[in-house]
Amino acid sequence: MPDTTTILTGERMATQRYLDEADRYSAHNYKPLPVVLERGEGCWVWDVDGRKYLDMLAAYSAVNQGHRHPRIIAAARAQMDRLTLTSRAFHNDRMGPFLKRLCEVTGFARALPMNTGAEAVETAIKMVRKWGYQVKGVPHDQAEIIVCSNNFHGRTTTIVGFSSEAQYRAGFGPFTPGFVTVPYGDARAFEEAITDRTVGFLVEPIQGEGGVVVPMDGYLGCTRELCAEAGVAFMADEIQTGLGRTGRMFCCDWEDVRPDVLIVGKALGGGVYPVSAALADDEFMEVFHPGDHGSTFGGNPLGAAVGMASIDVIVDEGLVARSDRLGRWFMDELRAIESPHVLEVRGKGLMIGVEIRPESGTARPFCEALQGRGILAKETHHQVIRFAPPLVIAEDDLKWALEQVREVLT
Ligand code: IF1
Repeated sequence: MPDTTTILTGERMATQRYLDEADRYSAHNYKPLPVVLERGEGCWVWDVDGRKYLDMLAAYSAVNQGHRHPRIIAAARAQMDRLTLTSRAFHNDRMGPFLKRLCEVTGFARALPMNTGAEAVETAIKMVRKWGYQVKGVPHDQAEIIVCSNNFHGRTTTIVGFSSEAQYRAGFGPFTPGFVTVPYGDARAFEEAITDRTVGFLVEPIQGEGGVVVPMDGYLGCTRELCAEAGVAFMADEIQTGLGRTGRMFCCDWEDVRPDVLIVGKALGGGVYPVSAALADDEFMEVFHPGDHGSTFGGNPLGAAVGMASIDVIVDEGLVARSDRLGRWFMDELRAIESPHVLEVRGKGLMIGVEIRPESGTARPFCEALQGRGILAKETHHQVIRFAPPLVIAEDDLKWALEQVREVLT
């Protein structure tokens, strides 16, 4: 990464000016890499000093289709010339077709459209709690939802209340009761945590923020079976792992697991607009009656038009198979690198984590070195470099990226 002198000698004066302005006027709730982006196309982004970077983060898997995919931009532009927001006080002509498409591609009867991932997770929590009381017969206000340690499901106070990351909780209490934490990947511990008040099991099929943690084969299938036996809703948070990221349309597909509740977001908005949803069959979804739940923007026509195009691009361009093929190749090549710093390479499809040995320090310097070589990647939980490029990445670009990573790791 260029040193401060370089930055101040004008070579990156524009960057520094933006960094200073953001530092002055923004809350300090992030520590971004010191790069200021102004343009994006496909897998490439450009900073304000004209530098070009390969985006290997894809906004945490919200840009699976690549930056500004022409079909998605065209759909957004066309809808902007018609109607963008009605609220759900009225119908619009885009929500129905979008939700039909979403139900077709996920195999569920109904979808409740929201905007951010956290909102879709909260929707799922409310859905299975109400199902617990009305259908399962759990006593009033005694519903329990089992979650996994090292989870990430969003930043609302209810959601951080069941986070195991101290920093995500510090200073934000008191928290919402009714959540039980079990170790991720341990089906026995899950089974032992089930009580007759358990209404749901909220799980990421691969833990993203947790450091790209892949549970052993059979974990999803086993816990899904235990849920069916105990009358507990299996709630899959596929906000990050969904829509082709792991080499299957949904990560649960790797074990042929069909959740009771599917939560999607990020790439559903094609990197253009926040679109998320919770999906389920009638047994769960029909607990919602008019006025029970909602959101100003949920189901808006612009998001619906963008969501429809986002799904179409993934399906029509074969991005799921591409993710599987390119991901396998990239992971094999990463594993073949003889590096004293790498503890483990793990992931599925183009959701990959490279864990750095503690004795080599943290992942941050490696990400900064990659930035200096024109690659944007972000560390997670200090030790893991996360590689999650847009699924449209060209093979030549991935080969080039591999060479840069090889140099940095060796
Ligand atoms: C941040 C993490 C990733 C998610 C899963 C729900 C949500 C997310 C599996 C909530 C969101 C984002 C949030 C963003 C950074 C990023 C992230 F590092 F925070 F954890 F991807 F790993 N379920 N993840 O990954 O969706 O409300 O944000 O739309 O908060 O820093 P959201």
